Amino acid sequence: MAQNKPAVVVTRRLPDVIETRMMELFDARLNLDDHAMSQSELIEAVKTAEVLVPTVTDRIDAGVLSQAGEKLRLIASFGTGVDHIDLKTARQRGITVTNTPGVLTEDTADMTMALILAVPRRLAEGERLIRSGDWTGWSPTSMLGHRIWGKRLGIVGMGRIGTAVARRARGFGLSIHYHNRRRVHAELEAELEATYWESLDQMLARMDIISVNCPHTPATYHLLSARRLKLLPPQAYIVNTSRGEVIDENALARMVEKGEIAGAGLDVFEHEPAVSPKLLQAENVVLLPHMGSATIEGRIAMGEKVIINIKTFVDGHTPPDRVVEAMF
Ligand code: 8YV
Repeated sequence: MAQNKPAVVVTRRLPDVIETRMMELFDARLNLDDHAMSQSELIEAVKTAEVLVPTVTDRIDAGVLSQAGEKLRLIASFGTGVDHIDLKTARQRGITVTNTPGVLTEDTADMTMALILAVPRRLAEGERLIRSGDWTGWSPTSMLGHRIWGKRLGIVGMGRIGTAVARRARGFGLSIHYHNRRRVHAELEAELEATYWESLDQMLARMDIISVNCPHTPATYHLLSARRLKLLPPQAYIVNTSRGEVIDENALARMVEKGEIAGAGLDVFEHEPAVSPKLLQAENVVLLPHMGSATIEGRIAMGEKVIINIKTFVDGHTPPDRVVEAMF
């Protein structure tokens, strides 16, 4: 029986319950010290694996995939975004790719909302002030931020997460605007009382807060380019819980430094784990270490999805969360 278990290489530590179940079901090779694998370690992994379970910290590029053994048939990624995987090469090599959509929507939307509140209300600055020991007590004009209620929120990417952000934001009195490749269903637009902007440029120029909720694809790389960022009014805030690559981070950092934008809340960065030094120095920026979906409930649900995708695939069926279906 045991020899029929597929060899599954898991590149990072996953919640105990998930790893234990994987050990029961598969010939699972776990990463016990949780180090981020180097390209050469990934190459070693794909030479023998039948299934690879990578995360956002692994670059599964053509160089890695070209070294994959004949047995590698499935990449069951732990996460929704698949921009760390060269999907074209995977397809060409007959490797199916799956992800874990849906189960981290609410957690990521919560974190987005937390940043939408934290930046204009100077939450992190206030916290730093207390810890510094420099707080001398209340004053009518200290730590003044900006009101959220009644402002305009422009959502870039009205998919699952963008929609979940919009629902929360309405409870905080924000009016919803969005830009998306396609206009959403009229019923959803009516529920959210949302205004659709076909032109991203037009929307950016009119918003108080921008939330980036689109995936990173070749089409969205630097979607918020230096030129587009300049369209934002100087009192605008920008929040990103999607992927750093969607914003030109250097251009944003320069604008923050020059006071050309009111502030930013960033959970993701263009060159993680590196962060632009200008952003690190800015007071009006809240920086988080890519923790938008970091709840134990979410991680277990993601792991469950990975297991279901692998199990369905090795049992000869079509896995539910296919991003790439192999051509042969
Ligand atoms: C995950 C994410 O933590 O799922 C995604 O796309 O960005 C994160 O929330 C990470 O990607 C897991 O690999």
